[in-house]
Amino acid sequence: MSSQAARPAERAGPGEITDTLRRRMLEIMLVARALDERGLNLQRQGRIGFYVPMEGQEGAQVGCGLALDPKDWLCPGYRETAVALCRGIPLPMILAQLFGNKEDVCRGRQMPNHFGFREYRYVGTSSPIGTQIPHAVGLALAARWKGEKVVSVAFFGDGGTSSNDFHSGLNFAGVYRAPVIFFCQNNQWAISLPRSKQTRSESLAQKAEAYGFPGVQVDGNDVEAVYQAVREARGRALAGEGPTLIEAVTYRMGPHSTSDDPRRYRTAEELALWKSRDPLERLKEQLVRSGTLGPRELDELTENARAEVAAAIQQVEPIGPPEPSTLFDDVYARRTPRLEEERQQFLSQAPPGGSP
Ligand SMILES: Cc1ncc(C[n+]2csc(CCOP(=O)(O)OP(=O)(O)O)c2C)c(N)n1
Ligand SMILES: [Mg+2]
Repeated sequence: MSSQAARPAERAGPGEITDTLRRRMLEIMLVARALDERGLNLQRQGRIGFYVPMEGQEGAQVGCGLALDPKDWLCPGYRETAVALCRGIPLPMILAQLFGNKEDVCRGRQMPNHFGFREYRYVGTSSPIGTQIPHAVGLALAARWKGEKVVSVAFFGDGGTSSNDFHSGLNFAGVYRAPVIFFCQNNQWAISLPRSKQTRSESLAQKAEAYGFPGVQVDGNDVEAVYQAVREARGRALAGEGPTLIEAVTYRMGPHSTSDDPRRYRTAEELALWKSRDPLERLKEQLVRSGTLGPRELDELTENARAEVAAAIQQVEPIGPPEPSTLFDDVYARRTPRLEEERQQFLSQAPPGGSP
């Protein structure tokens, strides 16, 4: 299967955005949108248990994801699937985690969308809000001590800025000038809590001032502006100038997750306003207006993205669940005698391939 999303990102030099890069941005945003459509439907049809959509935030995620190098550490939250696509993580690998099947790297033990892809430096996602922030700082410091020319990125939302870990992480990073980027997607809502009730601060970016490093607010629905902001922050981090907090102002157009109904706490007018600022539509218009893409080519790319997602689902869905006996793996590096005893007992009662 030709995987558009799995192709390594075309990267421009600092500040330079070529048409090839714009097209790449569009391709990944289209795959992300197509994955969202199918992800929500798969859950509604009872084919996966849970899904976390990113619709509306593709500009922020792709702008950031493509501005990074493949060896930079990613410390994501649960909504960063478009960043995973930018990293080149193949769609079937992502889908296997959503289905929690035999090929799922998490072996069906994590909630869907709580990915972790070790070989891609995509750190396992924890549900508790903010815990990835100090992890990113630690990874950044470790990389610097090892002499690696990489940065680490902590992804979190507007709600994440109220967590204890936000304060500990940013303070520590400021003191040690860690090569880390704090990438906050202010999508206006923390489930049902609006940004206006999250903090009395005028902006989230300004919180960086208290920690002694720059905070930048950027239009998160402008993929190119986000790209530039992240390139700049990355350059600063690698030059030894320390962390940057980026507040990408955007909007979660879909529900918080498949367990949420946003109509209960926000208005149709608000949604309509942000839909008119859809980052995907904005990039499409820009590419057509500049003559980079014709409408027919645009339709083709949209169809390709949908077909790619459909093919990956077809490939992954028939794979069965993990063997129940794998439950005993990965708990310890070496199984303890007690665990081994339990495993043997389990195996003696279980029919091949099934539960006792
Ligand atoms: C420490 C902690 N408190 C509460 C929750 C419940 N919770 C799950 S998601 C969420 C909202 C987070 O909002 P935000 O940081 O803005 O990210 P978004 O979901 O908007 O991407 C909350 C409160 C949690 N997972 N962890
Ligand atoms: Mg939020």
